[in-house]
Amino acid sequence: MSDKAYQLFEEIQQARGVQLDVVKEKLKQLQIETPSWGYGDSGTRFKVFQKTGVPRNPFEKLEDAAQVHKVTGLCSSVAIHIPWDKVDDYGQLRSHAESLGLKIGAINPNLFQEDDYMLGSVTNADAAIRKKATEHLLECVDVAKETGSRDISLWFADGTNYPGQGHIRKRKQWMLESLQTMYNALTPQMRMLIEYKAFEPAFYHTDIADWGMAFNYALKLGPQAQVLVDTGHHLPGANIEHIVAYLIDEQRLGGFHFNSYKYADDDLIVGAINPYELFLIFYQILDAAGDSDQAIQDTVSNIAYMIDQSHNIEQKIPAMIRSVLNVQTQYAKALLINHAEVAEAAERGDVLAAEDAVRQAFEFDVTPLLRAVREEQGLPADPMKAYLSSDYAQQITARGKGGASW
Ligand code: PSV
Ligand code: MN
Repeated sequence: MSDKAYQLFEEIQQARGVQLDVVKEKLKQLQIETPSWGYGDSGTRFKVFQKTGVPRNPFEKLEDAAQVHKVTGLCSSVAIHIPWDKVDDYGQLRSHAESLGLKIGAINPNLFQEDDYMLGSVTNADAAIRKKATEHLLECVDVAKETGSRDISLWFADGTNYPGQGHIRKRKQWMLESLQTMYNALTPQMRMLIEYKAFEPAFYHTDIADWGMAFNYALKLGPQAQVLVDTGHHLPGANIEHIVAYLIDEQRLGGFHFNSYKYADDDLIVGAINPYELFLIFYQILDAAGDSDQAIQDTVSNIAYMIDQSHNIEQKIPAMIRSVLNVQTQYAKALLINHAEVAEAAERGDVLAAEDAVRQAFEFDVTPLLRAVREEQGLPADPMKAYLSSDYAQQITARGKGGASW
């Protein structure tokens, strides 16, 4: 280690009052799941720009995801979306993942792309459609059994565009009925993560519009039901950190979908526009990780960190690398928060000192720290550079254009 780097570490330990080896260990443990749909072609409702080299099937999506993991060491699992990733033999998909050093992560049912679901899936006024939608949820529980996945992430496009279009209270009851049927089918190891979204594709009301509704369903269902916070799904001005702290304290924060609220959905790179928000989310998580209550610590250690982005104009693999590195960087900065210093200042009522103690960690340059951690792990010090200088992008051009959508 160079003198300069060593000096920097001493500075971190002294100035931030944190134990460097603990920080490094935590950085080595961080895992961020990437989504299979982030490797396929995607776009806006205006245009899908087809890319050369996009995977043609779920197996190739896993191969691309393995490249992200290879250079970052951060992404050992891949979420799949059914039926986008439907295969005849999920055992085979699982083995393929394992042969690449990966595992299949969360299973995402898709209840938004069939004509039947135009007026809702599990909340449709037509009982036959509700049944069909619930059967798809059960199918996804079976897929999770075959892939060895712990989590099933639920997002519903259900909602209405106009007053009177649907009966809001009945739809609420139908939602619960369907979730209950699925909950009953979970094995004891499984969890259902309930995602909420304030708007889109329905714009008058969304059946699970916010964290409180998701939380209420989770409470009614039982401890295996948890809330999934997608950072893009809030109304402007929402304090996501507050939601995070609240849900952890209730032991119901199951996971994240990271992306940017600028799109309100899956397509812009997390941390590209508001890295401080990401840092503050980790501040709340790390504060809870230090709680003396074991149940709170367990909640924190079971949080699933997932990227939910399907880049429209960027090159797919580098955009995914950028995304996970942004998460890693803000996590590293948050690890440098001196929680005792913050607490002391808050206790004295010194607002500025408390805020300063939080912000100082954000302003710290963690690049040398991350490079050192990667070197200790046998990873490239600069993952993006390592990928761009590999010949993988060239190799996959043989796939041509017109790969899988999402
Ligand atoms: C919906 O906006 C969402 O965030 C859900 O997580 C979906 O599963 C995902 O995007 C992919 O469309
Ligand atoms: Mn999402």
